[in-house]
Amino acid sequence: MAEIDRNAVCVLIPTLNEAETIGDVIDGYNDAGYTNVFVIDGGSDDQTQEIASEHGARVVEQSGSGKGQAVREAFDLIDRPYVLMVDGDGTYRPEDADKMVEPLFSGDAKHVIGNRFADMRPGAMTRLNQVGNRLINWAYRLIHRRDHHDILSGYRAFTLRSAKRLDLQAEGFGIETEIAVECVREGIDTVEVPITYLPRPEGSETNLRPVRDGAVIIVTLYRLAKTNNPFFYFGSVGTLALLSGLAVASFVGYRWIEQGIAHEVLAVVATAGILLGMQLLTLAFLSDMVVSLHRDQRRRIERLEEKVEDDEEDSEWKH
Ligand SMILES: Nc1nc2c(ncn2[C@@H]2O[C@H](COP(=O)(O)OP(=O)(O)OP(=O)(O)O)[C@@H](O)[C@H]2O)c(=O)[nH]1
Ligand SMILES: [Mg+2]
Repeated sequence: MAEIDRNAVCVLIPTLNEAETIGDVIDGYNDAGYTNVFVIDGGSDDQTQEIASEHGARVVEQSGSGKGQAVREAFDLIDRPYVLMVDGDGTYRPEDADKMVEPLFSGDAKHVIGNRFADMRPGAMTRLNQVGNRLINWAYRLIHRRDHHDILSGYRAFTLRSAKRLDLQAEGFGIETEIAVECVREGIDTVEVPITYLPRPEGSETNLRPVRDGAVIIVTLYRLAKTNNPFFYFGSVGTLALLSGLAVASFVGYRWIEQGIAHEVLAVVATAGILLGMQLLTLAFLSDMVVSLHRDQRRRIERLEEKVEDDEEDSEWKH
């Protein structure tokens, strides 16, 4: 196991009305040796901010709203090279913290996802959320072609430098999805480690609206496919149009040949469907090629950038 410098890690906790649990959560990380705790609060109307300060955390109130906006704002305020992000609701364990940051220190990854499905305690996740999570992870694997099983996990560890490279727009709970997808697009090495997921303690309330937030996440996954997997983005719609066109065309052909009945309007619809489908499929092939070439170039530029930055750090250190 690589040497872990817990002082170099900022524990980032986005909170909204977590007075019930936030004190224990902060104490837990302090006890585990992580003393730099940063709470970014969404304007809680309970005692969350006061309690967090009392327990020694740095507390900032976000300027906008939503977990996504809070996390994005926090990235600019963190002064440590490593970040361990965790919910303020006591559903993740500080005992798993070392396991989460270890791949960062060993150099195995720049982004770590805590996989809650590895040890999900009874009552930790409703049946609806479990089904929704599995569906979303399946769609992610299909579209973005990475073998991850819990992209919506709130337990994440990453280098600040890699996080700042991500182009994040999500305001609310779409943020985890966006992070996972952006890591693919930016070519950031990502690993999953098994963690324990506990039920929310009694008295603590969820901020999640499963159906609405789930729908936002699915739309986010598809929208982001445009740059990550354009073959899927254009190809899926193209295939659908082509198949519908062919189906209508078969019907028109069958009626004409077998029964001598002509369907002019349907014939036009079928032709339009087939043409649109073929064009979209051509576009899918072309844009896939463009994206692959673009990705190669980016890798090269990033390698250069990293080399320049490392050289600068070296020379600063010598002076
Ligand atoms: N700063 C900030 N934090 C938020 C906001 N909404 C939620 N959070 C925090 O983000 C974390 C995750 O939210 P949860 O409500 O636990 O969502 P979840 O873990 O997906 O859902 P549960 O399964 O119910 O726990 C918690 O620590 C919340 O307090 C917000 O608008 N602003
Ligand atoms: Mg939670």
